[in-house]
Amino acid sequence: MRPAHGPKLFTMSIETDPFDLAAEAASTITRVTGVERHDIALTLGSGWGRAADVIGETVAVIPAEDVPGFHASGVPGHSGTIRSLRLPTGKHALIIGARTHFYEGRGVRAVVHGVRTAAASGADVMILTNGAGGVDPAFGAGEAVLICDHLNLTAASPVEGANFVDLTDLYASRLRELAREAEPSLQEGVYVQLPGPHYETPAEIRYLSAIGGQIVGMSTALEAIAARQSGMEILGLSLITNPAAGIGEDPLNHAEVLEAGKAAEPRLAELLGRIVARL
Ligand code: 8IG
Repeated sequence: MRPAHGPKLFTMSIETDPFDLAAEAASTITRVTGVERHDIALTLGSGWGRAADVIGETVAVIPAEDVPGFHASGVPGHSGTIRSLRLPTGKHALIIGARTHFYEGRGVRAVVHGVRTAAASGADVMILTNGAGGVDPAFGAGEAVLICDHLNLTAASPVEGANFVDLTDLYASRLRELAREAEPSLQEGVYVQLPGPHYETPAEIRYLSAIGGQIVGMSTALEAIAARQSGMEILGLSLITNPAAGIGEDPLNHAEVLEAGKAAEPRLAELLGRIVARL
């Protein structure tokens, strides 16, 4: 699906138009997988990767570098593949296992290319998952939390030109209800995206808490905006891998974050399986 976007003179320089690049990526995916249309798409962040092996039957796995506009992952613990699954419901799911983070410095177009490719592949539901820090002390490490809204503190937008994209009910209440039917114990929180790659100071976490943030991470908000621009419905899920800085006793480190993710993986995969079964 190609949304209306700004005049070409404004959005394009010598680069390829991002929606054309997404369409090229989608046609490569169709050619390699033999799947004409993918119904839903998922981006699996820290802790969520196992879902790719569990929620459906793998039709094809494509190295990210073989799909136009994608790059091999620069982050340890993040896989660099695009995978096509056939779900037990018969729907086709596209797993975008090649997330580009804002802090990699490739620009916002690269950050949202996976989401735009999902839309161009036909997906009308985009499931965005991540590992994140818990700002609200009510959220414990190892807990999955539904994202109900976000604060985009990156000072960037994936939308170019004079396109005033509406962001009300960005994380669709319909999908959140459906997720809570699958797992009634799921709590909801407001996600804050910061540029990273450093974690926050304790003072910054107190500030985020004061302005209404409950979960903090380095992805998802920009992707959600692009998904909305492309007309998709969005479900956001965070795995709390650590109490945010100053909330817990300990300093933060990436190895511990990955470890917390690993421990939660089977449970999260099973949760996602129950959610996608209802879509
Ligand atoms: I996993 O505490 C994970 N990602 N900004 N802060 C930020 N990103 C994160 C954190 C965190 N934990």
